Amino acid sequence: MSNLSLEIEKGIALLTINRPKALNALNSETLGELNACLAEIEKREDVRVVILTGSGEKSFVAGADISEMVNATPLEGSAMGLLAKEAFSRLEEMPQVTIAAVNGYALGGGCEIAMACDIRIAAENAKFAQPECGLGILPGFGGTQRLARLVGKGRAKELIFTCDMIDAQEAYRIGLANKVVPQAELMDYCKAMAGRILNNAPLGISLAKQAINTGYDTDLNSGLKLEANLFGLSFSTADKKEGMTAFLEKRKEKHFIGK
Ligand code: DAK
Repeated sequence: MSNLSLEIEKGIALLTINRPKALNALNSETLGELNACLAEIEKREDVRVVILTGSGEKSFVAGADISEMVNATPLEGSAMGLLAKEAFSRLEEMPQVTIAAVNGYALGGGCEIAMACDIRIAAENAKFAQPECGLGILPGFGGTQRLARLVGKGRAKELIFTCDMIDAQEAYRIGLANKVVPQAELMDYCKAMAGRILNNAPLGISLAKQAINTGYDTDLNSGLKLEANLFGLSFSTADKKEGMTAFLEKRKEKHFIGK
């Protein structure tokens, strides 16, 4: 992997997009590496939380690589789009919890990859935008769909049509960022949140993620039925027994095994 770095420690995978000279812009090679890396991580039971960030202190991801796109043919563009769709859908659907640690510019594809994560924590210097319409295209890595779902149709349209860049506080205000923290504290904050997630039952979390994601894209009644079924499934796990027994025994320590 020449454009990514991966460190795994105590159940947390820290995945860094590492193209600082291009402000971590996503070219096809990086998208391919990302997809392959996520495919490996999603199989690992020892990884429970993935923190995705960009290298350096200026940029999370400044979008798709414009120097690669400028001369791309429609077929090359569509190949790039499919690769990104695969990688971003993996992020969205993988059993692990994904946290975007947004440490600067999250523009275009950068905003879109952050939105494919479960949770977005923004450093105070983070900036978000969907500038595609200014480049003669439209958001194509899920922006028209995920942004509208996260912040509502009206705000998504405003951001996409104006290409306005918003700061971390505004992103927080409209629900695009879950939290804003000083840049120096960003990674510690994300790791502490990962730690709180690690205290809970892995299958409970991944089933809840599945219920939220699938239910969000369907009607309430179907979502509630899905939830009831997944809820029932959680009763088959050793972790359900452990979690409830620990409560009844007034025991703080729980030994979840992910089964
Ligand atoms: N691509 C390539 N290089 C980039 C880049 C990008 N997105 N963003 C920055 N860089 C490079 C700059 O060219 C510059 O390179 P050198 O000149 O040093 O070689 C270096 O990073 C530093 O950037 P600046 O000199 O511009 O730094 P500033 O601090 O002055 O400005 C900035 C920072 C982030 C405001 C500015 O760099 C900027 O506006 N960058 C472009 C942001 C942008 O428009 N991103 C959105 C790209 S559109 C698709 C689906 C979706 C997409 C594509 C295809 N298909 C389905 C096929 C997605 C599209 C997008 O994401």
